[in-house]
Amino acid sequence: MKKVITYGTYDLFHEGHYNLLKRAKALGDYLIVGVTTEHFDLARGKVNVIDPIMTRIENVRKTGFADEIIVEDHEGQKIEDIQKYGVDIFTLGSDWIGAFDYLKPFCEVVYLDRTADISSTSLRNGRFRLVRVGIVGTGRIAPRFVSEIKYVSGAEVVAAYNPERQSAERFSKSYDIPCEVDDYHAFLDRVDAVYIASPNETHYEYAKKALLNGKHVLCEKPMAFTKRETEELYRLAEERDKVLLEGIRTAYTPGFQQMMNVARSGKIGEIVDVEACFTRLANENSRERVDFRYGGSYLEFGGYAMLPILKLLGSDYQDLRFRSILDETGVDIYTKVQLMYENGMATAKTGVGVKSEGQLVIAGTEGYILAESPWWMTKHFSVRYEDPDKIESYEPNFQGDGFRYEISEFVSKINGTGKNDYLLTAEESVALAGITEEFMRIRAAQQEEN
Ligand code: C2G
Repeated sequence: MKKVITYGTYDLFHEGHYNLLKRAKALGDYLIVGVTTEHFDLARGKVNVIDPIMTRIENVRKTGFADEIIVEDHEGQKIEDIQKYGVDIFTLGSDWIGAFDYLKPFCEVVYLDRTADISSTSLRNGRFRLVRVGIVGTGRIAPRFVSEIKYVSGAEVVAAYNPERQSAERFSKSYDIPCEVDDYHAFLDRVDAVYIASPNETHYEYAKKALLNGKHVLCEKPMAFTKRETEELYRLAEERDKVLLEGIRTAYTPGFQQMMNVARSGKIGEIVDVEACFTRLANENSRERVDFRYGGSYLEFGGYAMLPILKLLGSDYQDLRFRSILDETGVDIYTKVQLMYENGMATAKTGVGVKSEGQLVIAGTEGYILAESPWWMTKHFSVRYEDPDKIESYEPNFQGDGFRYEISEFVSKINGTGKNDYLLTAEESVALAGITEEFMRIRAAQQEEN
């Protein structure tokens, strides 16, 4: 008798799960299905699981494919199970290719094609719906989105869009996701929500069309280059009762939230100064280094660096200044932003052609917060005082590359379970756009001068 084993969360049970179990059963004579506990999902970094374990087990049972259902509750259990049950074949969907090759010494490992396109009809499951997400733009960030969304329960990437055929085909092949090349509207018809990761200058148009067609939008920063356009997008979203989020990843991570709250708690006294730096040397031929209009360091990283400043000191600044070092084509390889407030000040520094220490310092009247690079992923920060021996360290939770927290917030908001409006508010996003607009005006003048 050939024994097969497979594992999963099986949250918001859908046809992808059904097909997988059916094919897993067909691989042998006896199928064991391991259903994850909430605790294990938490430990492996899966966020947003909605159905309780009893419901998830019941849904697996109802398919009739499982001869035995077990519970998976700890790391390392897969090897134990394979040995304990004398398993011949371990199988999972193709979204996990390679990840479980370490089981090969113990049994055969088979990755079955996942169900690429999930239709909406079979997905209604009580109050919550599985969110069908489409990705606009299949460049450098899209693959990261695909690998992180696996850890967000309740959402699936079902389509992608890129007018550049070559990139579209490459992506489609690598990730087994159908990619539309010509017709943006045909692409929108297949999805409930879009993640926009196309070049900066296309964000606004794609976001607007998606909202006008009743789709939820998660848009990479900068969402638009002007305050007016940003306000317009939020208005469209509100009128249509759709979710619109700007994808500044840092804002959604648990560590960054905690750091902002510690800063506001009075521990360091009154907040007087915020200094944030984010530099990443970019390849000479990359978009951020060659595109003098929509590339450059501020448009790339300004959103991150400005975030703690706006969060802690607000957008009611009295003075805003930019200084940029431009290369010969006019790209700002380094930009320094200085803001003056009634009772405080701030500096943001961004670089794509200049490297500096990427740290965040929040100075107060009684102490300061130091978050070392990469503070924007906030895995660690400390509160420090006059007494150098007094250091309070924080090690917040941070899993994967942090993208999952942003996706999770997007999905929870769509399902009406997200209560986290403060993570990145429309007002903050609009204020950021106002600063971006001013930056672009000043940089254009500086380019003109050179
Ligand atoms: N699946 C699929 N097609 C989809 C979605 C999911 O074939 N469109 C498959 C997954 O590849 C997996 C199974 O359905 O094999 C269960 O998926 P999830 O419930 O998302 O669980 P997962 O996080 O993949 O569990 O120990 C747990 C496992 O390591 C992975």
